[in-house]
Amino acid sequence: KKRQLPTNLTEEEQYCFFMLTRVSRSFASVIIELHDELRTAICVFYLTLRALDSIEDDMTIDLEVKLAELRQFSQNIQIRGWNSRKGYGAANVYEQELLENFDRVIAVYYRLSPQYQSVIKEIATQMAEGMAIYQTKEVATLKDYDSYCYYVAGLVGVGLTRLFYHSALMGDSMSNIDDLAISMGLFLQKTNIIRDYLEDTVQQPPRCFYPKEVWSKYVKHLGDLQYPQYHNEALSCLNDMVTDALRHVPDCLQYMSLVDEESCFRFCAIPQVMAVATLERCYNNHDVFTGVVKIRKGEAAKLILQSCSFESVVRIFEEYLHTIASKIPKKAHSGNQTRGRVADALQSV
Ligand code: PS7
Ligand code: MN
Ligand code: MN
Ligand code: MN
Ligand code: MN
Ligand code: MN
Repeated sequence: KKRQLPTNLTEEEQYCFFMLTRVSRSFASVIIELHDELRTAICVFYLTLRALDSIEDDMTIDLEVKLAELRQFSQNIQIRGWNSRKGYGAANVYEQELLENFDRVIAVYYRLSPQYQSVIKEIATQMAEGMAIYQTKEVATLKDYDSYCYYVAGLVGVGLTRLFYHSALMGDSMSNIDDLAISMGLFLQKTNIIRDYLEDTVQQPPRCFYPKEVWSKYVKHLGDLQYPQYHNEALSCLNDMVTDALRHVPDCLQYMSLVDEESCFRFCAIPQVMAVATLERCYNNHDVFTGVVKIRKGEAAKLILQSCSFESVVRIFEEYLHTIASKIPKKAHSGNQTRGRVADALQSV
């Protein structure tokens, strides 16, 4: 009994859901299957942040121009009829098209309830501020790394939780859980950063999200990790990064235990389960430094089917955590810490 799009959508709403399927591989189906009360609001939230991230990711524009556009963004998205300038270096043609036709997203935004509108507006404002800060600030310490991830993903968790709360689909369990919501975002963002090492480092200029505090224990330059002479250093650094990400698992599991509306649960749980599976594939896997590490199609399909209940999600996490523990190299620098994080996560449920 999969929920589908209603047949009475406005033309602008149809455009938004169509663009959602073009710009997001991973979120389109779980958003479309959301409860009617939240589907459109979360679609608009997604497209808004996707557009903002396209600006952040554009490495072809001048720093000054980018800073101005990031700082203007949350005002622009409240101007009926606003579209971006042409000629972004957006990652794909649909991201570019979304920016150039953003007036259609704004039209749908203005039909949302005022509470949903203010969540989207406030989170976009704060995220853009953080993105601007990190245009000129390097991710030096683990604290910087957490703060960057807070701006680009923790805030998404906070915003989604407020949308859930205002929807009244889940009652009071969705209030006062910002710390858990932030962990939900950090776990996804850190997994994305770990996996995207090569994609990010080969860019011109390179984009560096692994914190210097971690990689500088092993190499002089972050880019060195990709070279065969630093094979062992790369694995040690990678395993440190995965160990750090595992810190968020107890919070993520606790958050998911509170989501008792089925469509919201799947929306939250599927990306988390994909993330833990991705971390398991990345752990001690040198391919992260030479190519793209992805979970297999069949494995992903199985995970989507199994992300139906909290108990089932706990079992999936347990399985991947055990596999990570079994892959800890005998002489791993961070081996005991990794074992500790796995134990903490398993104990938390
Ligand atoms: C509103 C569903 C469910 C409580 C576009 C979903 C970049 C990993 O870093 O382009 O550019 O390589 O691959 C999603 C919490 C955010 C965090 C975030 C909005 C979960 C723009 C996803 C998603 C919170 C900022 C991948 C964070 O993009 O990254 C909605 C609960 C967008 C969620 C960015 C990253 C997403 C991401 P990058 P990508
Ligand atoms: Mn980005
Ligand atoms: Mn991006
Ligand atoms: Mn990335
Ligand atoms: Mn990406
Ligand atoms: Mn190798």
